[in-house]
Amino acid sequence: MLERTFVMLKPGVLQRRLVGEVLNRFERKGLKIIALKLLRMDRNMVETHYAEHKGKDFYDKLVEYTLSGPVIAMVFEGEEAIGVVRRLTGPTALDSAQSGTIRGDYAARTRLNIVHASDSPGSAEREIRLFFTPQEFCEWDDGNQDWF
Ligand code: 3AN
Repeated sequence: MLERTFVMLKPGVLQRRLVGEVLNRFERKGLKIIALKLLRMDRNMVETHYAEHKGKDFYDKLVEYTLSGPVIAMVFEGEEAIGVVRRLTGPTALDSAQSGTIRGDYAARTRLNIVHASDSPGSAEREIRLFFTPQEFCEWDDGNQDWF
């Protein structure tokens, strides 16, 4: 099924100059970028985005980290995109993130696990709505070539 999913490159990706490399992982898989922007989230937006974690021991540090610099927000479209992106990203806990996944390759701490990706159709819809207006989407096609 054709799906849309939300991905956020956290501040560390910019601070470490890894934007191109991380974006490349998604793009070379064949996912289609249909919305993308660089922004600085405010506290209210971060607290909305991570509302399910409020009260957990890592919550305050997670919020501070997310506020520590700009993030890149994007929406990918593709067949089964939510699962495809989660598998490229790798699991949340770094002790189970295999090499070859983005988190397995670039992150050394669970809290600083560098990318966020929607984990279900419900969270994809909610997160896309938090970050993007309908006008910010760009529909395009691949022309006549069957690349993927
Ligand atoms: P995911 O980002 O894989 O969907 P969530 O939603 O459970 O995982 O966690 C959101 C973010 O909170 C993670 N990306 C990570 O930065 C941080 N986090 C989650 N669990 C932990 C933990 N046990 N210790 C430190 N930070 C955590």
